[in-house]
Amino acid sequence: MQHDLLSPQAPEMEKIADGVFLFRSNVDEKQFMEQVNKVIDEIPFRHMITPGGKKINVAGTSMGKCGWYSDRRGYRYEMSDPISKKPWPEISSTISKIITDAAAKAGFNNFIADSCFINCYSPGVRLTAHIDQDERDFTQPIVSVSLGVSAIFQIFGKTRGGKALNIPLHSGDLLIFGGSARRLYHGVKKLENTVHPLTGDKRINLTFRKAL
Ligand code: MD6
Ligand code: FE
Repeated sequence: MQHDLLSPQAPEMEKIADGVFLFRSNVDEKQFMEQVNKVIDEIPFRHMITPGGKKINVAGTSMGKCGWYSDRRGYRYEMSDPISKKPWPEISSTISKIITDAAAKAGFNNFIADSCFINCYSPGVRLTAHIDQDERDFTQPIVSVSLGVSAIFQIFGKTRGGKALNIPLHSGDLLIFGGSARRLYHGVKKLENTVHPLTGDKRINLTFRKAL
């Protein structure tokens, strides 16, 4: 069924697949961008290194009690930034509540993010297929918020290859990735070379997790 976005019947939440729920233009982009700017003021976006020694093309930073980190020593969550030694900036209570409320609407009650990984994509950069598996409890969802330039989020199956489910994500979209989807490979297609008033030629994505 087609829904007119402007009609009062437009669904707030769309079920995309098992465990995957999409809220179109759901968040206040400026509010989230302000939070991102506070974080990168403290701990800027950085290209981390995989355990195998490759540069990660998507630049990242974190906020919350702990932050996802990668270098020669492996993939893990760190309680502070290993480079600057600073603690990760806090997730504001306002933003934390928005994320908890959205997760509850998708049936994930009492989701409290203790970590948010923030990705920054430049034109031509893609995120290769992966499964997020450094969190302790896989029954907890991951909540994603996209800002700036649009991109195509791809959900594969239990293996990396094959046909993907393509989900275009635009600025302000909120996606919940939980249940059985937590074990599916997913990635982001190469970012188009275009501009958005909020971020210039970049795409920013925040993934809120319960890591500990
Ligand atoms: C991105 N997102 O949208 C990357 N992972 O830039 C992810 O890798 C992701 O959106 C787990 C759950 C939701 C996600
Ligand atoms: Fe992921």
